[in-house]
Amino acid sequence: MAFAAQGFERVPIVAEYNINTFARHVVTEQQDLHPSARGSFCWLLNGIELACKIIGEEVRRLGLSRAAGSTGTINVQGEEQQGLDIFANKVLMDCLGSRGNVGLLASEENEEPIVMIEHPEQGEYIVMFDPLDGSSNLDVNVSVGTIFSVYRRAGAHGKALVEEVLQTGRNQIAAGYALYGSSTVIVYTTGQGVHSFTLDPAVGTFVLSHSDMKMPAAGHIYSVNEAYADSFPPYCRRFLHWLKSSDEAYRLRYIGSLVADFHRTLLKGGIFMYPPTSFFPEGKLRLMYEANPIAFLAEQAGGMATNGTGAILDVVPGTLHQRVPLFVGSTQEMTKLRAFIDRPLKV
Ligand code: FDP
Repeated sequence: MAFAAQGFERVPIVAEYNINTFARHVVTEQQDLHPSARGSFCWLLNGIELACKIIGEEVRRLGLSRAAGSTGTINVQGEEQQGLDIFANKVLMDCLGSRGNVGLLASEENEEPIVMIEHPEQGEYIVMFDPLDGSSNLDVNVSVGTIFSVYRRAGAHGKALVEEVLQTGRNQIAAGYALYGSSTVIVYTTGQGVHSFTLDPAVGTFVLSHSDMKMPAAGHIYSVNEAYADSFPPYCRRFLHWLKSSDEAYRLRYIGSLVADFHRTLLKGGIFMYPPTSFFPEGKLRLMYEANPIAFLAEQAGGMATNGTGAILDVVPGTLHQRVPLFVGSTQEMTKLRAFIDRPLKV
């Protein structure tokens, strides 16, 4: 049944309490964009919201829960798995797999995409996620997050699964993250701006906290793991030197948890970088699970994201777990970086 036929009426917010919830916002946005839509996409995002509530609650109970600590297993990325990585992965698989419209799920924790619904007409969406980004910080109570990215399935009969999933970031129809920090927030975009919702623990609902967020055009913070600076490409080393000697008085902040570092960059501006290093010559961060959704959000908020040669969203993926260098931030700092990349010896 279409939205209009379901009798969704616009009712003004009259209560003193902010009741513009994530669910309401998503429905209203989709109603405006696609009046004949059947609510299927909203149901999908509702599954992500539910998963994030469950994961967030488990993160809050970390020291008490059985999911704490390392499992002693290594994931497809060659990283040590935490109990909560596995828990978060299962929760997302369950909440999304039960929607009835998600055909393919690809997780940073699984080697291959998982088929939920074979037929592209019923399983019309592909969802990719990093269930618990920054999880190596869990033992020390640092903020972590869940990153997600949604694509439409192109009805690719006969194509190998991986080929169906390997779309450029420009094809994303939604992306976002939950940040389990001093409060729990969901930040998302469907290409209609970036909106942020804070979990009200008293009622268990995400309520709108920032609408149509804009990244400041310039900031005073740079964020990078400078311990690796000796193995960064020369343009990065020179850019770092410029940041430190600039009259703009830049400060360094690096949490080591991408969602938290990006959230700060979104709100305060500046630049976040994970350049190629000798240990990770292609960069460390994953294109499909981390860089693409972050780049979609950044561009929607007026910022920029590049791998050093072009926009992240234009990178044609070769493999599911591909890594990329990531530079993301305000136009001023990104434009300056561009100058170092283009004219590495002059600037
Ligand atoms: P983690 O390994 O803890 O999951 O891609 C994963 C990530 O964290 C990002 O969240 C973070 O930005 C980055 O790795 C940190 O890497 P370094 O420790 O090499 O700085």
